[in-house]
Amino acid sequence: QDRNVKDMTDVAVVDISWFTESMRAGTPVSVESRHRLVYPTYKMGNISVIVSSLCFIMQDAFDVLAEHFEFNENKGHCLAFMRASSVLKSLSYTIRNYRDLEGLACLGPQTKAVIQVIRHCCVIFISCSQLYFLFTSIFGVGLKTAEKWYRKGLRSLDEVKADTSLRFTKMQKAGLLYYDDIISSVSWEEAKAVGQIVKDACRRFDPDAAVVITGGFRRGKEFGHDVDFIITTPENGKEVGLLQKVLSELTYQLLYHRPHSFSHPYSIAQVCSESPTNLMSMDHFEKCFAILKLKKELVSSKQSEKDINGKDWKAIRVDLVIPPMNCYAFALLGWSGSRQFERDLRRYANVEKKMLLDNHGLYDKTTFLSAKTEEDIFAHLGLEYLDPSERNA
Ligand code: DCT
Ligand code: MG
Repeated sequence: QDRNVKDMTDVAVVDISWFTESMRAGTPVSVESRHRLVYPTYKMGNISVIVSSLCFIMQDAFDVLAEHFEFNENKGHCLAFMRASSVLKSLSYTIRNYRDLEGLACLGPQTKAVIQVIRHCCVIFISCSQLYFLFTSIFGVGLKTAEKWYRKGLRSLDEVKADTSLRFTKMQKAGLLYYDDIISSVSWEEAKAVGQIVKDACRRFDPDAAVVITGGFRRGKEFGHDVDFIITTPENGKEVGLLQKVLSELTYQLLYHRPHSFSHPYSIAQVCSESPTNLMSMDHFEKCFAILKLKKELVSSKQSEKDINGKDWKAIRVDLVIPPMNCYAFALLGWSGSRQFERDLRRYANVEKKMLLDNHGLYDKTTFLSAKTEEDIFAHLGLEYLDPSERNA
């Protein structure tokens, strides 16, 4: 456990020896690895369960490892595991044994090493985010902070709230205050009601403003963790300052907001200097991460409902993104997700077409390929158009 894990082969060796020991002793164990990579749990009675859900075990392991390498900023390993997980999720048949894996695309040496570990040791991989989930589920708390709190010995929200040595950011204070609401998912009905509030606020300033719900809801999901909006104006440049105006209109509903604006304009030179594997970097549009108060009476199925505290409203996480009209189609495509779909599309543009695609545009060398609609972007890439509901990779 105290060895420095350098690569997957090393991890496999560490865990095989550790597992052999615990299997010999026959003890059910749950041990924390110093390297945050693997938190194996072995229970004698579970082997048949593990074998029957082989595919899920592997998917979970790949997701966990992808996240681990993302956390440790190893993009190559991270992408390798993400792709392997996506391949398994996209299979139209069930993996019943290890032979079914032969010849599958995207299963490289590291992925195969992991499969060997699972095969020989029945390891279940538990990520640090699962371990720290209680803390990372607080709005404004990332893995690094969660890990710090965990290492401090904190194990519950009450302990976190009571720890006077902690200095919370404004975002974390809001996250703790509205924790129960934010952790419960947002329904499509609620998203529509929030959509109406945001639309009304925008249209008071510009009756022609385009206000579109993106993210998971645009892909047809019934529930999400937030409501994502793309807002723009028909005339390029008119969107400047719109966010501030909309926020001032929403004062009554705004429980928390953190606007982001970028002082320097985004340039092609900057795009080209970014690493092509940096596929999910934050865009440079004016945006705001907010929490809005949604009155339950505005949600048709929840009218006259109150929660256990007698509260007749719910706090909802909302992201507002304001691109200029000439970037609208790219921003809409980027913010519609899913994250994996976006990664794959950008990689395809980069590797197959030698182009750069991001939330601002599509660049062929240094030429900007303009697009009014998402269909235009797919056409530039030589791809058949995919409806958002088909982008749930
Ligand atoms: N996105 C992006 N750049 C970021 C963050 C997100 O381009 N820095 C994209 C990818 C997905 C989309 O925006 C929406 O993000 P989420 O709300 O996190 O995902 P979701 O698919 O809407 O999932 P959920 O239903 O959980 O909100
Ligand atoms: Mg979302």
